[in-house]
Amino acid sequence: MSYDDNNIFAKILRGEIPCHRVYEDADTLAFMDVMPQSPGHLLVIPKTPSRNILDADPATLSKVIPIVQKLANAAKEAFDADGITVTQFNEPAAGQTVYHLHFHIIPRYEGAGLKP
Ligand code: DGP
Repeated sequence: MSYDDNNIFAKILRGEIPCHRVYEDADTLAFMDVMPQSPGHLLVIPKTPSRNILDADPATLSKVIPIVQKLANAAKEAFDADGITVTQFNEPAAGQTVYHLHFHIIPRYEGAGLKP
């Protein structure tokens, strides 16, 4: 499948839709998820247009993954979480709904249970 720049995250990158941004550098943007699975649920996206991990350039991945790690640690500390889920979906059958590569960072708490 090809990349369609009408997706919501492309619009966020172009500044057409607002977001609560928590991190930005030349290659990467991170912002809060509007449908959080727990407090502090954020999304990390590369600025390069990739539909998902299946078509992403390895150079893009090599830039975004260290930021995912950095922000997972930051979210764990900031939200005093017991653990962090890092997840990522590719194509509708796998649960992807926004077709710009993104990584979920979700703080988790002992005893709170896991939403899917
Ligand atoms: P998925 O493609 O299944 O990994 O989920 C996409 C996520 O994007 C979902 O958790 C909700 C979030 N989302 C959808 N639209 C917006 C939006 O306009 N702004 C923000 N910040 N998040 C969004």
